[in-house]
Amino acid sequence: MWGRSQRGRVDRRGLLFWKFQLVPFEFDSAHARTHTLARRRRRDAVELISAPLKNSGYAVEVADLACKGPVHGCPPDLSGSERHWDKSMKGGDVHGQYHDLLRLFEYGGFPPDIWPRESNYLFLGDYVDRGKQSLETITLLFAYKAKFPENFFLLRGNHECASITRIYGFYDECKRRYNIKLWKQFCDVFNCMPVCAIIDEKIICMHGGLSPEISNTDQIKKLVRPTDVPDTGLICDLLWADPDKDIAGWAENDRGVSFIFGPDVVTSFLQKHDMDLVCRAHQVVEDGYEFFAKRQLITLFSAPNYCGEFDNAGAMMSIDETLMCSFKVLKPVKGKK
Ligand SMILES: [Mn+2]
Repeated sequence: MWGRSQRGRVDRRGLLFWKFQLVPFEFDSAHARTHTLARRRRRDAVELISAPLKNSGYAVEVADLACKGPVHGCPPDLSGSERHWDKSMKGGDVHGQYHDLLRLFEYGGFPPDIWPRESNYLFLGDYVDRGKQSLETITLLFAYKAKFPENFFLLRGNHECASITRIYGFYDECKRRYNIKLWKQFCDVFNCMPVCAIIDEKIICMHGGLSPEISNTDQIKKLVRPTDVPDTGLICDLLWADPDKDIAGWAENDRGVSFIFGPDVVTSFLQKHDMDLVCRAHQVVEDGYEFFAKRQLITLFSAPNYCGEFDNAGAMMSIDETLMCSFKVLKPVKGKK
């Protein structure tokens, strides 16, 4: 049933194992039951957000509940409780591709059917802009956050901010379908979202990348929210930075914001903090996931056929209690435009 399976030890201290699984594009008959359940959950998901979307006030209530809560020390912050992070499934950029998000849940399991049951979801940001249905996407994710606060986590991406959504589609979508007030309310929630997560003290996750300003992880825990995304500094880098295999150290980023960093930066960061892996999103990668710096960093991107302009696959990574990592890959539809 799996297209391909591959296993191997890769970590420098042998702590992480990788297993590759390519998930078939269509369910076979052996999956009939799963399929039925998935269809029911898909319907549940659509219902879950249909009411909020009919009433924009309610959408924001859900969003508020999901992300505000206690701004400091809530679970989506840095690790805190290892129990919460025992097992998790992680997704990269979604960018308003609502139907692809539903497909991702079909493969990975709709909350709370994700297997094993105590598993968590962690998303790495960029839920809105570019795609056609940012509102459905962000509302469903916030609704799941509200429904399963201990098992569903959403990090902030560089698109979860007022100035970027103003330009790249989410503002227009809110204005066209509801009103500008709704967009403003979403932006207030974005300003409360966490920017970083640590799994079992070994895997650090963020949307963009590392920052030359990180000297210890306490610094990240102490970041004050709500906050806009500043033009420079720690939060900005966590949301905007990119790895680059051709450089050493830090250099200017072509995006005009933040930095690019070389493999050496990743190695010394992991050594210094006694961690194994940096997990981030932020860039389209052909297979949905891509390693960097001898598998010390991984880029995950979950929107297949990104913007209808790329033939990329979308991927999710799952981590079991032994920190074994495996991938679920949503294959692109070739030639889809
Ligand atoms: Mn991004």
